[in-house]
Amino acid sequence: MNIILNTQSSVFSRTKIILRMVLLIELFVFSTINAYATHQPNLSPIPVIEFYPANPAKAFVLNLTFDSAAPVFYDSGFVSLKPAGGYPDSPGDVEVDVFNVYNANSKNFTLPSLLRVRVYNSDGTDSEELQSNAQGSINFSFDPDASHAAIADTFSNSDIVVDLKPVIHTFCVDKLEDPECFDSDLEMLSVAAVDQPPFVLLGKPIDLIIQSIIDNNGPETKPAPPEEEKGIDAHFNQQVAGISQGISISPSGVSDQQEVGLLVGSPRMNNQTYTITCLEPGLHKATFTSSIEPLSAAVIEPHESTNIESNNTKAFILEVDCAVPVTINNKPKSFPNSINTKQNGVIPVAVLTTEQGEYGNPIAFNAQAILPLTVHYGIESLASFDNGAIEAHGKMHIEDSYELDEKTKDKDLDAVFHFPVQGTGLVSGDTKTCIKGKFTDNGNTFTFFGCDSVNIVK
Ligand SMILES: [Ca+2]
Ligand SMILES: [Ca+2]
Ligand SMILES: [Ca+2]
Ligand SMILES: [Ca+2]
Repeated sequence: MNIILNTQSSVFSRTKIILRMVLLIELFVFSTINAYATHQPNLSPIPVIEFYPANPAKAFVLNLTFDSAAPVFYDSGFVSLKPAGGYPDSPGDVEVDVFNVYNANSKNFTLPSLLRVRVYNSDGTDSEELQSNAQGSINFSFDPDASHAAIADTFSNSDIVVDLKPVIHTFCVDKLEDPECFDSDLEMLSVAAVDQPPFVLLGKPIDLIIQSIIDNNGPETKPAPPEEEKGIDAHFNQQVAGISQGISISPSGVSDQQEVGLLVGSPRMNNQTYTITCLEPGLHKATFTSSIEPLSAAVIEPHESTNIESNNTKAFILEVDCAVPVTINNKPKSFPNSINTKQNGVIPVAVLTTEQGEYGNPIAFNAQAILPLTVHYGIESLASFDNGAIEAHGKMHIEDSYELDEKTKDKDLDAVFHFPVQGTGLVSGDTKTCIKGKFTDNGNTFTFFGCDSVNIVK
């Protein structure tokens, strides 16, 4: 009688019973998969290795093809509800390293190559032979936090990596009631900038915090002995895309990190700091997209088993108004710009026309192009937000005003405004005022901003 078990052996003879050593083990462990177990006469007790004593009941099964002349090929994998078997002490031709989602090497074992076969001759003797190729499976105990298995085979000198997450995931979507599978709905509640300033000056980078708020809507969180709530560990990812040419954002790449122990109903803030640099005046945009995903493939989100939309990603469009810095002269021809806040007068202010580099300004500015009705003046916290005083006469006065030395007129035309003291927000102790407004350049409208010192006398 010939019994040929699950093999594509090129060495089998019709007078031999060929068994692969590894298959011997699988036959007992996975009797539902292989129906040939009862045909095997010479089985010794099978050593059972429990890699995870807490999880004795489940195993990964990876179906592989071995070829002595080609790399190991991974066919498919699944989670078996039977425990993992061990492997005999015979030659460790194949080394398996299992890694978990925390990048730790959680398991290491060797097994004889699937190419080795024990040949039982009709005269009662047996010997070991090598096949040129074979298909079969390896198994090892289940770990819900497993990430991948590195399988190195000395015969084919191959080293392959099998992603275990899809195997876990498929199992858990199907068997959500399994104690090692969890259903939990992580949600990206919001993404926004924190205290975004109303504009950014050319040549003056700012640091800006992009805040993502993450929540775990439950229902399940991973229990940890003894039964304390550990929360769901997740992978946080933030990308910056669609950055307008007129700004640069650093870092510009993807931000990847772990958010550990997300508890049900305890929103978590994730703050990422970016440096925003304005390169050209005008309104510029960038899109920040934040995503949250469970680290373990055994955590199943509602959208994975239903048709509802994923709530794990949200985007925020940052709009940056890049303003042109300008030089202003409070009270031209006068210094230290003394102001009596108790009086009802006006403060004359010259916005100077400047060349690139003059007074340290990064680009040239033509004060005649200012749109006077857009201009606001006062303490910085008012003027920056288009509050404070507006021009007393509703217009600006084009003239060659005084430079900051208070005596030079440089022969180009500047814009002089008169702002009521009341309305500037100035109080005793203030040391500067600022001006903000719009100007036109080649049909485009841009923002300008500048400040000068004041000396409050009363
Ligand atoms: Ca979700
Ligand atoms: Ca002055
Ligand atoms: Ca000038
Ligand atoms: Ca001038």
